Amino acid sequence: MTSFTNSKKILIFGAGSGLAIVIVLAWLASKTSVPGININVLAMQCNEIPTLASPYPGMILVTGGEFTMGAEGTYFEEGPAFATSVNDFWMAQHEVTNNEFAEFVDATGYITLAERGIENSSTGEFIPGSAVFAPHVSDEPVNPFAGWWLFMNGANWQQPEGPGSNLESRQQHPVVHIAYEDAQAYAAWKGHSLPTETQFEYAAQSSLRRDSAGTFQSNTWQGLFPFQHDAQDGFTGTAPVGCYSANNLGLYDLIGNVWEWTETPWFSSHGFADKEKYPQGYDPYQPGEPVAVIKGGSYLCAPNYCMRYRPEARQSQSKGLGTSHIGFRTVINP
Ligand SMILES: [Ca+2]
Repeated sequence: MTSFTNSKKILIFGAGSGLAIVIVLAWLASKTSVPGININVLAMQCNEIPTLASPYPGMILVTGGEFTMGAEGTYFEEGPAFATSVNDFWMAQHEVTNNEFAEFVDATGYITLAERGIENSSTGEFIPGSAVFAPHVSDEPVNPFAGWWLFMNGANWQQPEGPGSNLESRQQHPVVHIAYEDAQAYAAWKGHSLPTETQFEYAAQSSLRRDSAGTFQSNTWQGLFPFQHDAQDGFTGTAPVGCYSANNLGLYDLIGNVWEWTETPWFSSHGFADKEKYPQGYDPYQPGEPVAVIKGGSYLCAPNYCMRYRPEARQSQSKGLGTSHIGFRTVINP
């Protein structure tokens, strides 16, 4: 369980490179509620993903093989590149949708961490909520690139922008505000697993932000983040899954839309020397906090700020906190 200290503003997590998102919880009193934020959630109409004939409905067989994982020359945490291999596995065509997560909740009565509440270690109080992208509500940014995340009371998967927001017209959007344990619970219910970082990166090798003709192949940010969003790809927030072309394997949105949990503990580079000492991962920006790798980037990734809409890109995420731009998908390991 994530616990917080009692300072007014709290650096909740950073990123392995120091360049990626740093979330600052604006410690508005736990009783304060902030109105939901209206965002354009259906700027473009999308076709339904065709149903595949598969032994595992909605899953695609990814034939294993060898590949070069990681990259060098862009962000430190992606290096060093190295040769590795994966076995065959099945991967969900698309991110888990709100509809799919609702089926899980209906069947099990599961309550997500954001709904149960995150513990304030000073008071023992559990505060329901999650981190919402809300650049206009942050008045005292500690870091000029950290002022657009707000810990919003009442934000959860059913109220993605907090009280007053809902899932209307978003049944096919990826579920968000999902903590690591929530994603694992869903995967276990399905008899699936979360992908490893290696599986995700291998499957995403042919996934693109834009193709050679310049057509957007994923939901990212266009314009000067975070001040201007041109929505050239049709969306300013999440998009229904499968709006953009599938990659060569038939997998959608591995790049963009929402970041996706992997089961792999986070370390600040592939070459981190002491992985065995930290089974829950290690992030120097939040030492002691269990951290996992998230992959693929999100609708908030922009060329001027976070070029993490590439298969090799990776980011640290506190297991105890979902946000409005993190979701997941599942795999089957035969
Ligand atoms: Ca994604």
